[in-house]
Amino acid sequence: MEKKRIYITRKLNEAVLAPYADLFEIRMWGKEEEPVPRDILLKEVKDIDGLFCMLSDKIDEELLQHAHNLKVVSNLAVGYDNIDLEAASEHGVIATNTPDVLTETTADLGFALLMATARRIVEANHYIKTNKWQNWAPFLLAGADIHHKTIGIVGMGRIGEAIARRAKGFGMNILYHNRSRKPAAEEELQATYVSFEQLIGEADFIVSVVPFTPETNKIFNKAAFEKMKQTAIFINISRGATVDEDALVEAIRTKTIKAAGLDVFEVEPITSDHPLMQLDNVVCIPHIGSASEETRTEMIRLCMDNIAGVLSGTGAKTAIR
Ligand code: 8YV
Repeated sequence: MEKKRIYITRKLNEAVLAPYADLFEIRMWGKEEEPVPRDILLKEVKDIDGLFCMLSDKIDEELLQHAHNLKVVSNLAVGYDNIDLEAASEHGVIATNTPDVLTETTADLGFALLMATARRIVEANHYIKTNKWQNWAPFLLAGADIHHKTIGIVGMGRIGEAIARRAKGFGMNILYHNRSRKPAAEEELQATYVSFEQLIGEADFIVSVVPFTPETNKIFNKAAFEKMKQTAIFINISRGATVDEDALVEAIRTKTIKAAGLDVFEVEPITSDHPLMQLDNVVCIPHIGSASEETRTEMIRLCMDNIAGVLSGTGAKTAIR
């Protein structure tokens, strides 16, 4: 029987793909760090049965019209704002994502970013490596305490809860805002459900873990930053478009809030001439929330298993919806 065809939109480690090589004809874009150009992708999808894609690939009506045999789109991410789900369903294409396997790793990174920002780790690293450490002073690189402060988690999904567990270990007071109440988090973690306004007004650390939707588009805007404490630290590990970046730059410059830690940006990759990059109290990292060796390997396996499940008729492990 002819093998089903799969296209992968980035160069991936062959060893992880080896178990699937007998089952499928696997074609792959040749570059690890560059997305496949749109015109090439539109040609590649013509005769494939499964597409293994990334956040940087737009899966929209145009692409689906080019893909006559496509049965499954498998996204290497838990978020899926790059996929037009309605169009996929109209074309009979199942969309899948990678929840659960990345929860703890992404929460680790969120907490690392919070700690690095609060305790000025990046500035301190730069300070010592540029030979500025000549003397000791009582308030040299003094940051903000984390323990026993109030954390406000916007988006209490799996990753939000994993952050709350870490916060509990630090003796923090936990506030959260979400579309629905989370009784388990309230009981086990003593997390308190509050309105978005109350959360941003009371939290010392505001952490955005909310998916990007029309409702969350730029929820962190000028008005939101103005409601925050002057000592507030804003952390974003969700999507850049939940933030009005001009308003964030302004809030930092005018000391409306104290600092920010960002893993995600409105336009990625962000460039070094962006005003956010000029601010010492903004820690920026390049969308690496789930980027541990172990987790990325698990995510790739899950993407392949989802494709295999759909194409063999047993079903996807983690279909979206
Ligand atoms: C992606 C992410 O996996 O899962 C998500 O939604 O944002 C990341 O963990 C990563 O950007 C690769 O697409």
